[in-house]
Order: sequence, then structure tokens, then C-alpha cells
Amino acid sequence: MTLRFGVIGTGAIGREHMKRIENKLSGGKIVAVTDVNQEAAKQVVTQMKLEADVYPDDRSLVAADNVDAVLVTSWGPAHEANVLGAIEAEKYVFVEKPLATTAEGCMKIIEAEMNHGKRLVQVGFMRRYDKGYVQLKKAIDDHFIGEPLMVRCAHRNPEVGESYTDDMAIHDTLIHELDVLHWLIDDEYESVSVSFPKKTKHALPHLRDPRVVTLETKGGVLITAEVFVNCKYGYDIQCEVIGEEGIASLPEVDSISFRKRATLGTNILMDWKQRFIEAYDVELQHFIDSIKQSGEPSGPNAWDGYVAAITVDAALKASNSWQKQFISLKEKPAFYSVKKENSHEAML
Ligand code: NAI
Ligand code: ISE
Repeated sequence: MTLRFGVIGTGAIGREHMKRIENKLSGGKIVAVTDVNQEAAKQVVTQMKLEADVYPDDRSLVAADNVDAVLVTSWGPAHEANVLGAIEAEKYVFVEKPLATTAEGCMKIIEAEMNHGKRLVQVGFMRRYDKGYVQLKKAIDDHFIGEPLMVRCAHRNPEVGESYTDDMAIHDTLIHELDVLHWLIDDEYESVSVSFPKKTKHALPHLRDPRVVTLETKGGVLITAEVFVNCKYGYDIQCEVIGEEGIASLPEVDSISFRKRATLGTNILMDWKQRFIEAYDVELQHFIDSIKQSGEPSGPNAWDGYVAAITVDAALKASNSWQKQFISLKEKPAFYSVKKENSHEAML
């Protein structure tokens, strides 16, 4: 059986995902696309030589009989309506982060999915599929470094444009750390505060950059996450877990080392698309395979999307009030507590 995808949003990541579904992965095919920019959608179909129909809007694409799964790669504010539409039509849905831009929006999706009675939604938190994070999690789960006490991480981009707002540092960029870190140490966030060191001269006037986000967990782990989106030198993701018996760190990206002009060096990536390229492949392949095997996706789910949204809200408040904010989740429904046999965690 081939999983037939309808794509909403043919921008940067939409195109990347379409290419991988068509050319790299097995078991999936693009049969429908739409974009508010209809010309862009038509162009993608021609350029990629897709056997896909271009739909005039999201609703008609979701309703198409030959669409089994909806790939939501539209702008964040459109995700909630796109995902709710897919659930209403009883279609599977892979949605890029964020699941929705508010915790209330995520709850609506959770309620709709639970009413449907089986899981339909997977959220594009691809770091959980990254080889380095998987190794790090295994070291923690196997107690190789003892109990985690502290985590230090950094999310650095070489630069961002004018359209990148101050809040995006949290809801667009830090959101990846907010998802992956509680999963990594299997703990829940208790509070968040944000501090701002001296601002880089490379940041535009409206942007506070860099910033350091401090999270405390219910288990007492202290996390510091630096977000620095005009660091200039590269796209760099760092994570170090300090445990009672040792320290485990995310591996550096593969690169030759060179000796030249009195320097011993390695290359650093500049483009985020390259850093997690394998993880994007694995997450989407897992989406396709788990649906085929069990009739349900079993990667990061709507509850994970809700946890990220609640934490994003608190981190935004902390950024804008300069005060520590407490994070309070609703009770996790049993619907999301059961670990599926073919879940990503079960496969680690
Ligand atoms: P983009 O701006 O390049 O593309 C978005 C596309 O969606 C545009 O072509 C726009 O015309 C279209 N669009 C917006 N609303 C629509 C709607 N209601 N119906 C149909 N088309 C619509 O943005 P990009 O960078 O591709 O990001 C898309 C999403 O993917 C965002 O939510 C972003 O946060 C997420 N993303 C995730 C990444 C990851 O590492 N997991 C990396 C980059 C983006
Ligand atoms: C972007 O939207 C992403 O999702 C990338 O993965 C992230 O690293 C980048 O900082 C964001 O702006």
C-alpha cells in the first residue's frame, strides 16, 4: 500500500519534504498540493515532475478522495485549522512545528483526535530522530552518566532576516529544544526564566540576541539553553548532559579535519536544512511505516505539541516580563500515555 499525501504549503520545508517522499523514502507519494500562492504550487508540481493535482484551497485538498495523509507545511498560524480539518475528514496528518500557536489550539486538536478514537497526528519534532540525540538518550536511559543534574545547550544560527521577530527566538527556534529536552531526560518542566546578556551588534534593533533560557524540571534538573540567531560563524546545535557519574554530549557534525595555515580545523554547517537532514528522512519514513504497520502514526504526538505550546507560552511571558514563570500542564490523557509497540521510543 502506498500512502498518498496531500501537501498544504509548498514553501521551504514543504519542498524539502516533498522531495524526500518522492525520491528518497519508500511507501509514500505526493498526489495533491495547495498553497495560498497558487503559482508557487503549480511551479513545484512542474519542477518536480509530480503526478499531483493542484487544489485551490486547503479544504478541497483535505477532502480529496485519493488523499490518505495531509502534510501540513503552511505557516504556523494556519496549522491548527489545517490539522482540525484533516482530523474531521479522518485523514492522517504530519504537521510541522508548531502543532498550533496556542495551547488552547493544541487542546482542540487533542480533543478532536481523542473523539476520533485513534491517533492520526504526528508533529515534526525531528530532533527525536537525530542519531546524536538518540545516542545521548540511550546513554541517559542506560544510566551511563548516572542521574542527570544539569543540561547545557545552544541553538545558534548564523543570521536571521528582518521578518524574524523577537518572539520567534522562542516559538520558532527554541521550540526544538523545548520538545527534545524533556524527552531526553524523561522529566517535566517546572519553571522557565530568560536573561539577556550584552546584545550583539549584528542583531537588528527589534531583536534581543543572544538570550539564555533557564528551565527547572520537576525532578530538579537545571537546564540552560542559549538562543543566538546572529552568531555569524555557523548553524550550531550543542547539548551537554552533566550527570552524577559523567558527562555526555551531542556529537559534532561529521567533517574532515584539516591542517592549513597554522590551523587545525573542521567545517561547521551554515544551513539548518543540512544539520538534521537524516532525521527528517527517518521521521517521515517512520510516519509512513507506522501507519502501514499499525494503522496509527506513533512518533511525536499531539500531546507533545501541547507540552511545547504551554512551555513556549511561559517562555514568552518570561522573556517579556523578565520574571520566572511556572509551567503547569493539564493531566496527560491515557490516550497519549500508552507507548505504542512501534513507537519511536520502543524502537530505540
Ligand atoms: P515558508 O514561508 O517557506 O513556506 C510556507 C508556505 O505555506 C508558503 O508557500 C505559503 O504561501 C504557504 N501557506 C501559508 N499558509 C497557507 C495556508 N493556509 N494554505 C496553504 N498554503 C499556505 O515557510 P517554511 O520555512 O517552509 O515553514 C513552514 C513551517 O515549517 C513553519 O511552521 C515552520 O515553523 C516549520 N519549519 C520547521 C522546520 C524544522 O526544522 N522542523 C524548519 C523550517 C520550518
Ligand atoms: C527554523 O524555523 C527551524 O525550525 C530550524 O530547525 C531551526 O533550527 C531554526 O532556528 C528555525 O528558525
